[in-house]
Order: sequence, then C-alpha cells, then structure tokens
Amino acid sequence: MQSDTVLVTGACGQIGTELVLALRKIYNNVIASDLKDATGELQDGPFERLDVLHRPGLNDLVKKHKVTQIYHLAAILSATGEKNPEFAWRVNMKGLRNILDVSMENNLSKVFFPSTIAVFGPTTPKVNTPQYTVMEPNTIYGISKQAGERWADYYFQKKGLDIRSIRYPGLISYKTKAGGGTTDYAVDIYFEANEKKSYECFLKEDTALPMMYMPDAIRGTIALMEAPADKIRIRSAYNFSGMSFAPKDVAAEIVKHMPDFKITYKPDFRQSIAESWPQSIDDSYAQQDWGWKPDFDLAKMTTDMLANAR
Ligand code: NAD
Ligand code: AKB
Repeated sequence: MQSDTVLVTGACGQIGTELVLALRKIYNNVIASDLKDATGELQDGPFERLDVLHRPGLNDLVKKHKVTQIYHLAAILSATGEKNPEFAWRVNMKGLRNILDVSMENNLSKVFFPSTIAVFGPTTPKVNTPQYTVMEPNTIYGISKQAGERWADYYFQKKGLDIRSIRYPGLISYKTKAGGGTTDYAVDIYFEANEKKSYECFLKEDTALPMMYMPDAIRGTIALMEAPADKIRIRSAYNFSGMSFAPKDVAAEIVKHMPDFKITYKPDFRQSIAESWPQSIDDSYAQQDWGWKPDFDLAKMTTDMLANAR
C-alpha cells in the first residue's frame, strides 16, 4: 500500500464510483467526495460532501486530511451542458481553477484532470484524430475542457504542478449509469436490452464514435498517474483510445446474444454534438510514453455488459 492521501472529487459519478474502489486497493487513504451523498461501496471508506465551487471548503478538506493527490472528476457533461451553458462553464472552469490553486497552495504531489474527445470539433480530422490537430469545439463542455487543458499545461510549465490528463472517449459501464453525455446511449442500450429486449436510440444508426469499457479506462488512468514524471511528455491531455463503433454495430453484437433484440432510431439534439466529434482516435503518444494498450473490444465488452447490466 502507498501512503499518499488521495482526494477524488465528483466521486459518485460514473467514473468515480469505480475509480475510488480501484485507488483504495493501492492507497491507504482515499477520500471520496461529491455534492451528493455516498451510496453503495463508496460508503466503505472515508467520504466528504464537497462542492468544488466552494474554494474555502475545498482548502479546509485538503488541509484536514493532509491530501497529497487529487483526482478532479466533478464536471457537467456535454448534453447537460448544452441545456445550461453558463452553469456548465462555471462548474467546469471555476471548479478546475479552485483545484489548481488549492493544489499549489498545499504543495500537492500530483493532480489528475480528465479531458474528453469533446475538445475536438467539426473542423478536426475525424478518422484517427491525431494528438496535435485543429481543435475548434462547439459545445460548452468541449470549450471548457479545452480551456482546462490549456490551464493544466500552464500550471505545469509556469508553476511546476505535476498535473496529468487523458482525453477519455465515451465510457461504458454497468455499476453507475452515465451522467448526461452524448455517448450515454452505449450504456443505456445494454440495460434496456436486458430489461425490454429493445432500445430507442437518440443517435442515428451509423454515428461512429470513440468508446472504451470502464475497466480499461480505470487501468489507463492509474497507469498514467503511476508513470515516472519524466515519461509524461504531454501536460495538456493525452489522446486515449479503446474502440470505435456506431449504434448499429452495438445492436448487431447484442443480437448475437439475444436474437429477438430490436433497435429503433429517434435522433435528438445530441446527434449534432456526436457529428462534431471524431470517429476514431490516434493514441500513439500514450502508447509510447506510458505503455497504453486497451484490453476490451466491442465483442468482449458486450458479453460482460449483458451479463452485468441489470
Ligand atoms: P458524472 O456526471 O457521472 O459524475 C460527475 C459527478 O460530479 C456527479 O456525481 C456530480 O454530483 C458531481 N458534481 C457535479 N458538480 C459538482 C460540484 N460542483 N462539486 C462536486 N461534485 C460535483 O461524470 P463522469 O462520467 O463520472 O465523468 C467524470 C469526469 O470524466 C468528468 O470530468 C467528465 O468530463 C470526464 N469524462 C467522462 C467521460 C464519460 O464517458 N463518462 C468521457 C470523457 C470525459
Ligand atoms: C459525453 O458524452 O459528454 C462524455 C464525453 C465523451 O466526454 N461521455
């Protein structure tokens, strides 16, 4: 066990509920925190109610527990963000600035800030999107995360903060449902397949997007954070790839297990968000710098999701 004290913000969300449990296997003291109360296995360790917009509360919590690392997950995702752009900007930007400043004031050793494929936009090359390319996001979520990447790099360059980041693709998991994103269909489809043998999809059938199964995302996040600092060449955020598929591909995979499964399509406002994002990602920097390699493809993930998404 390592002796660092780790704080996770936004710990009740889709990633946090799994990341906290994985971190508790490595570190003696992992404090989960969120606006909401803890449920389930999160209650088996320390938990604090924390609004990341309240800087004095964040500072007090860091001092009280002698926190040495922060995983800052709290944010508003793409679809929810488009419904209230001012609020999303405030949570995503002010929340990150508070984390950065409190980390500097308390001499934290490391910070993790999750970025996203939403930092890319309609003018970005869509296939095998490179690490360095045109980035003109057109959602408030993407704009806030792109600005966040620049702040992360700035704090590393100018203040020496050891901050690390990944551009997560759409994440698929069954422990906690997805929290207001454009890729959420790829989670919901498995739950509804098991419940109703049918699913009405809010994206068109051929909308391909980069995706990843949660066990890969957790393993990659910890690998990035555990890598020696001199291996981390990129301090904005690494491209990070798992698989790419469209709704019709998931449906076809589910049909192999459940021949009477039916999918229908009723695209909504999330279609234009999805169309502004890459279809697949080139993550060769992550492969070279800290040895990234995904384990799950669509077939392997589908078998596991159908067995567990209930
Ligand atoms: P989520 O929406 O499931 O969870 C976010 C959590 O943050 C929620 O529990 C919410 O209560 C909490 N929160 C919101 N505002 C807060 C505040 N002011 N103070 C404290 N907590 C607050 O999100 P997630 O899917 O777990 O994503 C976590 C991070 O990863 C986010 O930064 C997100 O942008 C990023 N990310 C996620 C995905 C994905 O597919 N899940 C993909 C790319 C990037
Ligand atoms: C969303 O759809 O908003 C997230 C993401 C890809 O950042 N899942």
